[in-house]
Amino acid sequence: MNEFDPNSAADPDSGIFGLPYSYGDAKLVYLPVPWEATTSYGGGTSKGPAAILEASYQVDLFDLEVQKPYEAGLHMLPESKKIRTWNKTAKAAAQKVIKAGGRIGKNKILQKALAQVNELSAQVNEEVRRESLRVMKAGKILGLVGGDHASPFGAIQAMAEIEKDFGLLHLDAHSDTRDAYEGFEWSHASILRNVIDRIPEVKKLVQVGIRDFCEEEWDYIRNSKGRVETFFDLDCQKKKAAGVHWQTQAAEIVSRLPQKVWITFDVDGLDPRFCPHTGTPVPGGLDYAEAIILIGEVARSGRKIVGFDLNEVSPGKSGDWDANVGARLLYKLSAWTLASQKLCDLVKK
Ligand SMILES: [Mn+2]
Repeated sequence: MNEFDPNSAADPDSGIFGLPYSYGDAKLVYLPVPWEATTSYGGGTSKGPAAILEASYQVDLFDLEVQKPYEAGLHMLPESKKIRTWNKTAKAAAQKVIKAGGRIGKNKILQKALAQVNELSAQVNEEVRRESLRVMKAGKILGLVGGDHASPFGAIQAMAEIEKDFGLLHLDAHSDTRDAYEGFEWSHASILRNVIDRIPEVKKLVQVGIRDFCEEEWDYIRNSKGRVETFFDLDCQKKKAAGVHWQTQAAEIVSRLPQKVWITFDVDGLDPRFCPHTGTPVPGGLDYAEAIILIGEVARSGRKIVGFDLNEVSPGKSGDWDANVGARLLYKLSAWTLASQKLCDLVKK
């Protein structure tokens, strides 16, 4: 620790962001989940955690808003070999179902493939729940790094064992409130539906950036009696065009959240120029700075960010841009989470 210099280039043998912290020293622990079984379009998000780790060495540690978030100790756990193996098996089985458009009918092979994907998905959820709970019970903050958006279900379940009343701030292009998309009970496109239907401790879901959804989801949101509140991207853009600043909108969005907040960040909530290789890119979306302002607003409002996940970062084949954005988002999520828990300085402006 004595030799660690936050101003110099990262030591290649160091941990995430070039930091020297072990699991025991760290207040915030990242759980990488290389899982993308039900990815329906572009693949590669299972390589997200490794790519973000690699890109993290380029991130400068001093933060304009939060100053020295790294001093609380940040550490990334190793990837689970089990999940990696399950991902391979489940992905191969899922491809058969996806090719048939989810219409399996009485086809025995497809029925078996679907059952296998659902079973392995449940296993991943349980593994993630157990591992997340271990971290949380040690008094540490959990930041999950996916994987596709199905990855964090177990972590949110674990959070619900600790916190009995919290809300979700959800940044995404998609509502992810479909019922078992393509027949997959644990599809990335059903993650928030599963959270709302199965985790009663999540009292409120506030969605931002949403611009791709189906009628079933529209109805689900409207019938949720206010438990799901969606700030559609087009509505936000129209307000901006009419002169309502993003800062004003961010404050309004955050005002709908309870005191304790989990942030679930699907990187495709951003404009695709920040994540061109993500699984399901959609035109429109938030600017990088708008996302940062929104996350910061949660902490500035006096709310507590209890944990978070960042998912759907896919490095693609051509360079490391997506991972670079992902690593920076991860650092800002961490910084604001620590600041909201008064675990590092916060420059008040
Ligand atoms: Mn999503």
